[in-house]
Amino acid sequence: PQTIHLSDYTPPAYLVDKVELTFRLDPERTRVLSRIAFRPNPESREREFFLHGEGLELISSRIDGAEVTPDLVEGGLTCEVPDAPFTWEAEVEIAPVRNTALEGLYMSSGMYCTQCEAEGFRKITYYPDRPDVMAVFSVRIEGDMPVLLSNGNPVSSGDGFAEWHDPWPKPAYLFALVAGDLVDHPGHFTTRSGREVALNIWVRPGDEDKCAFAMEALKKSMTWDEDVYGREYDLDIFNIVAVDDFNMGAMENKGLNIFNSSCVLASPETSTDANFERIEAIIAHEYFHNWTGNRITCRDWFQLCLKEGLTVYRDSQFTADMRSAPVKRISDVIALRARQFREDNGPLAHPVRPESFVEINNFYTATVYEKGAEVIGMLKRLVGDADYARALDLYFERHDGQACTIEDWLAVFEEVTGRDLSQFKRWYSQAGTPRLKVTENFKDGEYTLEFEQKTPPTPGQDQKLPQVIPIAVGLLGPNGDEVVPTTVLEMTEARQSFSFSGLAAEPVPSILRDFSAPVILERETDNAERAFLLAHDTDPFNKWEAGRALAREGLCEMIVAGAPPDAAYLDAVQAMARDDALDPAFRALALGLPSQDDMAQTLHERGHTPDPQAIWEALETLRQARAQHCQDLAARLHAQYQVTEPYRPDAQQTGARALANAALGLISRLDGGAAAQRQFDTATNMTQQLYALSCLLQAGKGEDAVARFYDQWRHDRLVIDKWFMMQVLHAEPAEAAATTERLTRHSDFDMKNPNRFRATLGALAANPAGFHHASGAGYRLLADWLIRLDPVNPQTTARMCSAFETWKRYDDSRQALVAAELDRVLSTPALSRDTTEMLSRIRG
Ligand code: HT7
Ligand code: ZN
Repeated sequence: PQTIHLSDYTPPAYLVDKVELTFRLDPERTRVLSRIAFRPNPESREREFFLHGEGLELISSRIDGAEVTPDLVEGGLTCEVPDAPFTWEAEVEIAPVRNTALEGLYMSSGMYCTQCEAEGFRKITYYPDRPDVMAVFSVRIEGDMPVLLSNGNPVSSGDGFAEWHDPWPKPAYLFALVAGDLVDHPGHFTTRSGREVALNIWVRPGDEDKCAFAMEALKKSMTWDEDVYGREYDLDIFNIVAVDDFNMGAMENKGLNIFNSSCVLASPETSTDANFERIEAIIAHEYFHNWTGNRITCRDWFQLCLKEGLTVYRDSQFTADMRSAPVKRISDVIALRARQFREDNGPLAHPVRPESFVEINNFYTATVYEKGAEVIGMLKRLVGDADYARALDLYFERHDGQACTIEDWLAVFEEVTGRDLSQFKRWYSQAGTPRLKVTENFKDGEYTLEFEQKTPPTPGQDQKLPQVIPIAVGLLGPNGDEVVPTTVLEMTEARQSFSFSGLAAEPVPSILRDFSAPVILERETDNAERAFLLAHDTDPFNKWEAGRALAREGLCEMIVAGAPPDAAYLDAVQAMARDDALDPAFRALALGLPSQDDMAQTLHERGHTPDPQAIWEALETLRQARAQHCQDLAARLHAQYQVTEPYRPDAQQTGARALANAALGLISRLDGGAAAQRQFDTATNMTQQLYALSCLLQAGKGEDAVARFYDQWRHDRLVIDKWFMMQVLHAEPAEAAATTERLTRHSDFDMKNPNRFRATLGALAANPAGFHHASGAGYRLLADWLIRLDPVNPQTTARMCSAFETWKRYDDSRQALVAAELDRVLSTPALSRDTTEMLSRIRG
């Protein structure tokens, strides 16, 4: 397969002014008629006319009304064209019902829908399917379905047809069409300049009572974007459609967002608090794309972080404003470390702006999204809030309607602030997580912090240059008072010192407050100091971080040296959990433990070969010890934080339920699951019911609850996903592969549905002790399913390959088992480009 390089970018040979599409819908034979106004691009000297096209049957084609016979070539067609503006017309046939890859036009539960990002439009018709070709689209849909939707504003509709016009020029990846028997949950929004916008959430009949939360989230997002970024909505209608079969979470098609139904449908009985929070964030994310992604889009797919990093950053700001900022920050960092640090420290490491790819779908990664958002957070911290706001205003004003690059983005910051951001730009081009080592010195009232930064080599990048690192620091006096408030140190050298003078006594530093940069901080310290920071730090992130470090150190000692659970950790965590002055959500987070994968990564960093079974056992032992240590407190918290008011998925109730559930987790370790069984039996919402189920499964008492849960929810596909997932996630290490295998034989297992596949096989990968079991059964089972799924849905298969990305951390025997499975999958005939690229990179 061909590798595409950023350095090979050339502007398009032809631009498009206008696109008119007609769809005659039919499951087996949909006809797509296109009429496209092309003109030569004055900025290109290339005159070859090439249109992308994949899996299309070309029926006829015309240029300026005259029949032509194009050359059908790999990936599209070429044709002789006039050296002046011309109209291209084509008629093609496609078969949506046979499209299981869920890219292009496909069918899901009897409805037609599309997914065109990144390169799906070429599966619908011949077109220059690249984001720097932006055009105005008009669409006519013909089909005997009650609801026929496309982008933009409705123009006309009648029996069996509808016409839509989108006045905003857009790249083809933002095209969308939906047709089906759908019901509407309507809403309305008036923009601040007085535009009346009809809002609709379209769902399958029966799901209409699960849309209210998403609708409120949409309105909140629209208001927030006006208030915080000055961005208004720009059409008369905003449609959201829920689809059951979807490769990712949602898609920001102009005026017609399409959502995985799991990211829009919610009710207290069927959705957890975490589901509600995720839905709110994804609704916001897709809506915010209207400006960061749609009005201003990417010149090419290497610039993906331009829209994704910025939009993730914006949706994080939104959630922080709607809920608790510290809790959001801590949760984001937990996720960043779990997914992005893991990626950055393995064979799939790549820069935030990659320099080459084989299959762009493989680069919708934690690095592009989450590290891309961290880079924007650092930029904001460096330039300050006021200049950030001015730079964004300039960005929107200057680039509206354009397809842009990271250079365009950084240029507005340079212009507004007068800063030279050439060194900062390394965050976009250098892969890998910088290690930030710090040493301290105190003499005559002067306290010096000396930092050293080093980024380890990553695939294709042996040498790294120093990056600009904003380090937020505060200093605490010996009595716990803050003697120096948060100050941002700007590190630019490989080694650099910063001094604070006039201190009466040696302070305790709180470094990297609010996790001010995506780096790994290395500092010699001890448990006494960690406990001190946990008790006194005013920065909520570092307070949490101190507790997390205590737990991590204790676990390392248990695993490496066979030490008992650390008393300092047990006392400190109990004191923190007991402190009713602290936010319950924060306390629930602080009661969390490092994940198995987190511990494997830590041990590997420290030169040990992680043993997944030993990690699992140490975590079990620590959980048991904690339950004993906090016995009385757990009972008190579980009772005290029961919510008696009617269910609301807001920050306050969510925090209370999280703490009550954390307490139930402790209680269940000692009472054989009795309290969990009571909670399961009496639960009035899914947050309580599912957590009780997980406690019962972990206590080995889940059999009855699993059966009852299934009977209760067998008709709700999203809840049944949870049922599949819970059983795999909480299976004992030696049982995990067999449990997964058994569930893949269940009549409700459907590999064609990405949610169900992820809930089952993805859950196996999320059960590290099970997946990495020494027998190799986990590796074998996943490889079998990758081979089966690949011809059906390459995108979902390729994403699942990342389960293997950490394989080189483990012992020789496990490495040999994984290598054999990777080779087995790689040698499968006709393996997709997606999966081949992922596995080749992982294999190394
Ligand atoms: N921009 C979208 C990314 C995307 C996608 C979504 C659904 C299915 C396939 C997809 N390929 C790429 C979603 C987002 O980041 O908002
Ligand atoms: Zn996005």
